[in-house]
Amino acid sequence: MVETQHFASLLLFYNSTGYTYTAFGVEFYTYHMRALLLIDIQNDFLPGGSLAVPAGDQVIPVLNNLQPHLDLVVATQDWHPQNHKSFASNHPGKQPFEVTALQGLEQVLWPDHCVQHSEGANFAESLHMNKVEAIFRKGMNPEIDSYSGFYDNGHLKSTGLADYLRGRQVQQVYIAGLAGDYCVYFSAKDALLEGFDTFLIEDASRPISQDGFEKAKADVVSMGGQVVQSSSIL
Ligand code: VGL
Ligand code: ZN
Repeated sequence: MVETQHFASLLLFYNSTGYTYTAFGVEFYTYHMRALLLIDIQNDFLPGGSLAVPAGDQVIPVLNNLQPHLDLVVATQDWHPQNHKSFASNHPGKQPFEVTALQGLEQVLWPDHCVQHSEGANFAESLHMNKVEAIFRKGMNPEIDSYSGFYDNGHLKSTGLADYLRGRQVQQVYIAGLAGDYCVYFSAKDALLEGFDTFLIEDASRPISQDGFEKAKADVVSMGGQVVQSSSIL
């Protein structure tokens, strides 16, 4: 028992996410891997981009500082073909930010954004990518939009992200980026549905609409997720 405790304290020295518990008179050490999901930190969502999120660039230094504190860092990338039906330009007579229906789902029509291979689809120049172990692309099917990093909006197809995280022993998923009321929100909901302990990092996210973000955060909490500040992770 003394030896186990010693072993546990050694592990705790390396990472504070683990904890010990005693069952059947035996002390166990449990280690929960924590992953950070960088959601759509792409030029088109930054000031000057085609679908700029207000102050979207402010998340970058926060996310760069956070990355060394988590066990695994993964990024998502909105990656649309030019004929994507979420683009208002592909609906004659319709304007960006009008709401229509797509695949039976409510669909906001967006300005063209994150077109495959365009500069706008690239990750922000100043975002640290050296710890990003995998990039999950989404939004390739022109017939349906895909806000979440886990599934398209109709839950028709998985990106494989949930199985990837499980394969890496991840239990806790920290989600942040752009936009807080769309892709961050939908990713957090799917993370909860997939059974992960889910944390939306508020100060490392920025929304398109502040009102929408308030509703999104309340919804994540109602589903069992937590809304946290980056300072709680550092
Ligand atoms: C997003 C609208 C359209 C996002 C992506 O990353 O939040 N929003 N495509
Ligand atoms: Zn998009």
